[in-house]
Amino acid sequence: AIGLTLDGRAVTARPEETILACARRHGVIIPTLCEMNDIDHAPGTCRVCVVEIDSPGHEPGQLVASCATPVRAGMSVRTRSRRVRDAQRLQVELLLADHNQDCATCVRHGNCELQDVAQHVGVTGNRFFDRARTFGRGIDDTSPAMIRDMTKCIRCQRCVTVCRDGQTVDALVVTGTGQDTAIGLHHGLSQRESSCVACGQCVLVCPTGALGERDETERVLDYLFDPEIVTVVQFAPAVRVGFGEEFGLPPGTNVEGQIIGALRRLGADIVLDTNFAADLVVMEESAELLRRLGGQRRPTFTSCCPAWINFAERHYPDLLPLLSSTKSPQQCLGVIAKTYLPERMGIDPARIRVISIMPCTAKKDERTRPQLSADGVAEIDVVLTTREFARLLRRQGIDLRQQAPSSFDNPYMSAYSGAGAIFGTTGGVMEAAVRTMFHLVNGGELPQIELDQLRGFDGARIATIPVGGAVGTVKVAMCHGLRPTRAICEAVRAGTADFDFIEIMACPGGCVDGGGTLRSKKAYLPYALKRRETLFAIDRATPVRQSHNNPQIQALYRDFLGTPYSEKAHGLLHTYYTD
Ligand code: HC1
Ligand code: SF4
Repeated sequence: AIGLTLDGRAVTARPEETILACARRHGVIIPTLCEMNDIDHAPGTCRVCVVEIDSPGHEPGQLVASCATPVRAGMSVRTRSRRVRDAQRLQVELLLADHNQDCATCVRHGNCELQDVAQHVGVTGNRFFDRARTFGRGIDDTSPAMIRDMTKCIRCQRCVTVCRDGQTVDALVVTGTGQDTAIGLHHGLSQRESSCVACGQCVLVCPTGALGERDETERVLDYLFDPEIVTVVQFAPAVRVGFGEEFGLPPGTNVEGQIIGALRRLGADIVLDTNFAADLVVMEESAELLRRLGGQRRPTFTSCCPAWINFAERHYPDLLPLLSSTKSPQQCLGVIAKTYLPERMGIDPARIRVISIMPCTAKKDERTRPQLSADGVAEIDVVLTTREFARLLRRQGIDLRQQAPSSFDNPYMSAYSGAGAIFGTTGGVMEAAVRTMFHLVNGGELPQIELDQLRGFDGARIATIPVGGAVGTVKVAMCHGLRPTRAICEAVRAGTADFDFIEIMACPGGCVDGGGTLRSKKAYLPYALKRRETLFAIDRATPVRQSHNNPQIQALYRDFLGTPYSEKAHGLLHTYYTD
């Protein structure tokens, strides 16, 4: 260990540790802005973390960025001196000097790291800010999923790192110089034209409102308050376990009942569960997979994650024939809610608007795909991220902690199995599909329902599942995050991957930590495991564990679709992809 002095106190540091890391371990808080430990990002660009040091090789009392300066034996570090405080304050004032300060209208209002740091260092005025001055930085609102407002960018480059190193998409690049420095898309493209897949990971790490989802809460209110419109609202498997913390509940709390109650209070006419549609997807996808086994098209990739679909279309178009043609649960619910549901309930389908609440930015993008509309009528009318849903509840004065729980009551499209519930975590789609595949091959049920061999958390996992019957074993792989996904795509392309079925989730962790989930300041994906545990607990507590045993799914096939992969099912529930 290395000995040094920190604010007059003798402490020890680990070799190669930075001053910032050492201070944190000893409970000394140094303000930071660009740095994010969870993604190994410390570019030293914001220089808010300056401290004063006396150390061999440095001027006495030199100011250094603590995130980028390693400790040395005998070093003396001052984090609170007047000079340090003045320097930190000046840095933040300079950051604010060209920062669009329309904070009241910002997507990050009340949850902004720049505001926190300004408070922390004691900025009380706006010495350098000139509202009239404009810079060569603008707003890109070309993506249906997200808005990039570079007038709020502090050039921390966290987004560049997560997109390039975390996701391997590498869509983002530093552009301009001096005051015009910003983050843009490679080759000067717009967000929509670029190689971006709308996964939203950059939004999760952005410290300010420079990156945010396209806010569509206003349109939802329009629908809710229009007496001619019948609003159908669905929420995703992962939303119920990733929402309570916004209202002060412990991370991972299951707030399904409170969400249903809150939606009714908002005026939603029909509340449905995306879990139901996840069960429907299992039926179609398992039938599709069993048809493909032994054929030329191998492996089959899952198709429920829209950022993965974008990734395949933009980065691996040669693999598109391998993707399952089954639409995602979000879209399957939409199409069934505009055909079967109105038929059963005696509603004019033209009056229905389907609203989705998703932990995902790419679901907003998915909704706009032309092949997911029929005769100009989109299957899904609007998608809110979990963050927007929180905003919507606050706008209507609803506090989830005070909200009495309610339960689903729709007799056609709200029941779900444990298999549908676990879709929201990596490996869940695979586990759900295997439960039903086993049944399709053998007639009976898989003796051991929970498949531990599918439940790890490594970025890429493989397993061999004995399905029995004519099929024998099925070789499967599961990837979450686009770095391991790229690796497996390369192996499939090279012909070195020996798999039948591959589950892909573009976000690390799967939907429980999707790009549309609540933002955690200074942390990347801190709650994935807690949320995942709750999904597994929901599965255990749900009486029906297999999609094919969901009575509402059975009724849907009996009364409307016929059999899985029937002509009718194919027409409504399957799609295609384009490069
Ligand atoms: Fe997901 Fe899915 S699991 S993609 O992660 O297949 O978003 O939760 O809704 O559609 O069901 C997200 C979650 C979600 C779909 C389902
Ligand atoms: Fe990169 Fe995903 Fe952000 Fe697009 S949404 S820029 S792919 S991190």
